[in-house]
Amino acid sequence: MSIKGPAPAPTQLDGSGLRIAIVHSRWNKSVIDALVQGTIASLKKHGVKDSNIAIQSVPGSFELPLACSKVIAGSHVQAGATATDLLGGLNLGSSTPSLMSPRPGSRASTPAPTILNMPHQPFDAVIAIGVLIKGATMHFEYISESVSHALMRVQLDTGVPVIFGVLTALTDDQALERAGLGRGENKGHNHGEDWGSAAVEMASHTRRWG
Ligand code: DLZ
Repeated sequence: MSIKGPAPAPTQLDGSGLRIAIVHSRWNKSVIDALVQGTIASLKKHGVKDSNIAIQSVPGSFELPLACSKVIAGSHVQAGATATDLLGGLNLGSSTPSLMSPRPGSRASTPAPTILNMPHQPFDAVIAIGVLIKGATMHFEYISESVSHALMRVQLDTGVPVIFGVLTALTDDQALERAGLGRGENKGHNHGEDWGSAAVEMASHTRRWG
């Protein structure tokens, strides 16, 4: 048995009055889709209303910090669909994950669902979801480091919790297992479930802390 993973929150989480935004990249999309789905399921399990979940996609993980910052500031706003409507635009039904080429027209190419359903309403937390997989060059190191620092900066500068949902995997299999899509007997654990509960917990704390 592994000792890893988060312990449950000390108190019952109640997300019924919270507004949460999910900002996700589209690189390595089969993994992203599973993570977004796991996150939404977790938010709903903790009582967040479907109409209070907004989703914004961006091309890659490098774009996440600015998008989170703008989503928090509210400058992105346009009328849109609910999380449930948007799930139709995500490829969530495939049981055979394939991590294809990142070139336009392949893994980064699926059209982005547009949001957003809560014009001018503040968010209690933002969940940034990306999947970085190490390749042959130094891209992975530069993007991982800058994105993690920048996401931390966004939450400290704004006071709005930004949940770090960026996988930094050394292999395709590592990424798949952390989205519950493992190719072996062990499918792994969908980390989106933890990100949803972390968002509800931190949003609740932040409301209390003021
Ligand atoms: C360029 C690039 C590479 C090589 N790898 C990834 C990746 O594994 N995961 C990811 O989310 N994004 C990747 N990107 C795209 C960058 O994040 C970014 O979208 C582009 O460099 C444009 O700014």
